[in-house]
Amino acid sequence: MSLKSVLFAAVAAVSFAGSAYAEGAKIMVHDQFARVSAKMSSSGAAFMEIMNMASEDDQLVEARSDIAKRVELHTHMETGDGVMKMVHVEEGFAIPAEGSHMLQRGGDHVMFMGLTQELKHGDVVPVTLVFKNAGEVTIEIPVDLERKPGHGGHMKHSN
Ligand SMILES: [Cu+2]
Repeated sequence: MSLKSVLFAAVAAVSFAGSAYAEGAKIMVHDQFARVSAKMSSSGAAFMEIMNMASEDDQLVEARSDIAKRVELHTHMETGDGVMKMVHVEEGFAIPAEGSHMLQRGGDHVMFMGLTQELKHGDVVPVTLVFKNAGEVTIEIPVDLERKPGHGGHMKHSN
């Protein structure tokens, strides 16, 4: 009886330490913005730099938001004929330990499909990112329809 309560206390102490540790900021998101693919478009995308402060690799496995009927993690892949195509990445994106991962135009991104509201320049939309280790991280993403592709980007434009 007394041994059992000692064991219970030990287990409780360990799990308390675990959850306290999990509450530290392990994920930081930088320079996030969202845009629609075209005027009056029913889909949009969000881009950002995700930094993992933890000493273990993490994985962005899901994104959620009320602004769209479906939110998916997408990337661009080149099909055999040199055409870039968006694909849904089921397993999500790896965020290396003490490293970062860029979601950027022409690459990995959070895709909003079936927008439930118009995304206007200057709006701020809440999006919850779900990480395998760090859990849910809710961020606010400003809508930026004027941003040009970044310097040194790999985007090629036909016009
Ligand atoms: Cu996409």
